[in-house]
Amino acid sequence: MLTKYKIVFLGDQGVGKTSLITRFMYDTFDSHYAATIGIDFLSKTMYLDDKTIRLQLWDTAGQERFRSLIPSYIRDSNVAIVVYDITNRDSFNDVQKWLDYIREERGKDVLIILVGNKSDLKDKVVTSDEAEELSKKLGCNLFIETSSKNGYNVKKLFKKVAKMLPELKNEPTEQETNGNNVQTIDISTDKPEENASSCQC
Ligand SMILES: Nc1nc2c(ncn2[C@@H]2O[C@H](COP(=O)(O)OP(=O)(O)O)[C@@H](O)[C@H]2O)c(=O)[nH]1
Ligand SMILES: [Mg+2]
Repeated sequence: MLTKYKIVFLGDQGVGKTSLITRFMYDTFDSHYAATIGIDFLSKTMYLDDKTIRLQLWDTAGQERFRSLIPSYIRDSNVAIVVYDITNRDSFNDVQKWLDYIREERGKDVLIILVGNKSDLKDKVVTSDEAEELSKKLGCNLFIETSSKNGYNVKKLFKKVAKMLPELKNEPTEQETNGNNVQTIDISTDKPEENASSCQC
């Protein structure tokens, strides 16, 4: 038996959502191909204390630019990871907007994590203090800075998320597992219609 959790990644295009997922799943970083990955979700099974949990990591293939596609993407999510780029003030200013979308769709039934990515870069313009402050103001469950490029804090982020899952108001029901893979990759076949017709231009 294992419990499955849907984790969605939100944030402006280019902040490093796909790269974070790729770093966590495969421990790799590729500055050229990340943006073109068009997956629905990848699954990773984690063993935590005496519990087996499966994290379903939902990525977008550029749909974050289309407001109308966001609600279906967020639907049924247990965790929303909102990412901004620490060298890009606009991406930080948009955090509030992403939070509004999440609250609109999920209310309080979701854990919200604020991630400041690209911590390896020297030209940081968003300070940790102001991000911490915004995180508290918006009621996020956690704020953390990461680098998908050098891996800084990426494992820590997902470990922390996994530990926080029992805090969820409506925990998902336990579901059968179809094996004991430590890591599995699921390519969803039941794409929401809207996503299927989105372009990657
Ligand atoms: N220096 C640095 N570049 C990153 C990092 N994460 C992502 N990038 C780069 O930022 C660009 C956008 O990343 P991507 O994962 O496609 O962003 P997404 O649009 O949010 O999915 C790519 O060129 C990545 O190589 C990071 O932690 N550090
Ligand atoms: Mg992406």
